[in-house]
Amino acid sequence: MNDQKIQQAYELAKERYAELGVDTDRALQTLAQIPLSLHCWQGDDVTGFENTGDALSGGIAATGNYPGKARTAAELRADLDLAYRLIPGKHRLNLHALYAETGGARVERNELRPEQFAAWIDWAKQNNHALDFNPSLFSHPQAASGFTLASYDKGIRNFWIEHCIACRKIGEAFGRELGSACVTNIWIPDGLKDTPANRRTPRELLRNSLDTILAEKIDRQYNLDAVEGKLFGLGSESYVVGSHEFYLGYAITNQILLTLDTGHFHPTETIADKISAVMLYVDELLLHVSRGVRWDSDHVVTFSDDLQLIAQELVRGNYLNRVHIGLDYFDASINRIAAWVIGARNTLRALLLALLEPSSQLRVCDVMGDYTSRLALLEELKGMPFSAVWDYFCLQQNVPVGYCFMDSIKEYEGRELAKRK
Ligand code: RNT
Ligand code: ZN
Repeated sequence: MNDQKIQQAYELAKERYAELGVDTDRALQTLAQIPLSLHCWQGDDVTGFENTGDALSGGIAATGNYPGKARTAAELRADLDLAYRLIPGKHRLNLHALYAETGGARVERNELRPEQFAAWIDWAKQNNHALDFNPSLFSHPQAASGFTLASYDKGIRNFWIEHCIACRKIGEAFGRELGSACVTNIWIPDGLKDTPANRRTPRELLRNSLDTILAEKIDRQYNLDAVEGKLFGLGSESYVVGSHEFYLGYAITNQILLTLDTGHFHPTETIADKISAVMLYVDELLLHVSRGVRWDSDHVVTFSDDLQLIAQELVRGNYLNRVHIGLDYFDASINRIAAWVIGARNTLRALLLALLEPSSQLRVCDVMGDYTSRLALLEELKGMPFSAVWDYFCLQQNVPVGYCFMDSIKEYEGRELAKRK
């Protein structure tokens, strides 16, 4: 379709939405302001650049062997550059500590400093991406027992405490350098395959470790601390120290951010319903948007009911300025750049669909108890010409409209990824 037809389709869609009292231009203005934090780890199957030979551990796994994974930071940045060119809007990058660039030297994780991320900072500045960060408490000899901050071994605990402290300072540096607060998210793998005799002590140890990590106050203008719980992992099926309840309590008590990962709950449990509950007690949330298939499988985010429900909650509850949206999945069985782009475009599409709701009309239905009209209206909305609005947004934002975003990916695959043997 040429630009003029995209424009015409938009004008018709705009009229249809206006009949419901929805201002499509305003929805697009809002959408253009929402940053997603793209997870660097989709580009190389969570390998990172330490080159220590440690396999991915900690109960997470990337499966598949699609050719062309990024082998160096330069390749990863080039791949990301392409992904960002295909995603409408201006977006952030979410880095993990194991993506440090040490120039071949061995720098222990508890000694990492902003210097090892200088190239990332430069790249972020040049491309106008803000950065988010994560300490990496996995794929490392000190995490071999499966325990880190909740280890019974004081030496191990201290090593990881130091690592997390180092990471908060790196997050602070990102925030200062880039003029946008970095969300530094702590997730640990600690847990057990089989039923422990003592569930209590590791949780007390974890609380104490976190208290030590967070003891130093950092200006929230530069760094925001977040904690991410989960239900289970591979090899931690019976007990996870950092469970949802643990971190919910911890985040509220310490007024830090809570992270909700969509794959970290029971398969029939959705995080959409949790948002308005936890937002009463924490200032801000971090979302890890993922897709679990039967388990915490980290599949590429699709335009699912689950995703739409989350976006609706963010918009309906007016939470967009208090929620940080990150992606978190790792699929090595398809083109990794396409994986980023598909997941990110879907997340934005879901947000747009939510922004195109006649919110006041729907709220009136709630208050009046007119559940029939509410159902009828919500179902009608599903057939509205929302994709014409989305296409126009892509046009406005200078990214490919529709499926043809795959042309650039295929071209790059033939030209660049094919060289990576
Ligand atoms: C693991 C968590 C965590 C990781 C990343 C790599 O279950 O979801 O967020 O996916 O830190
Ligand atoms: Zn996550």
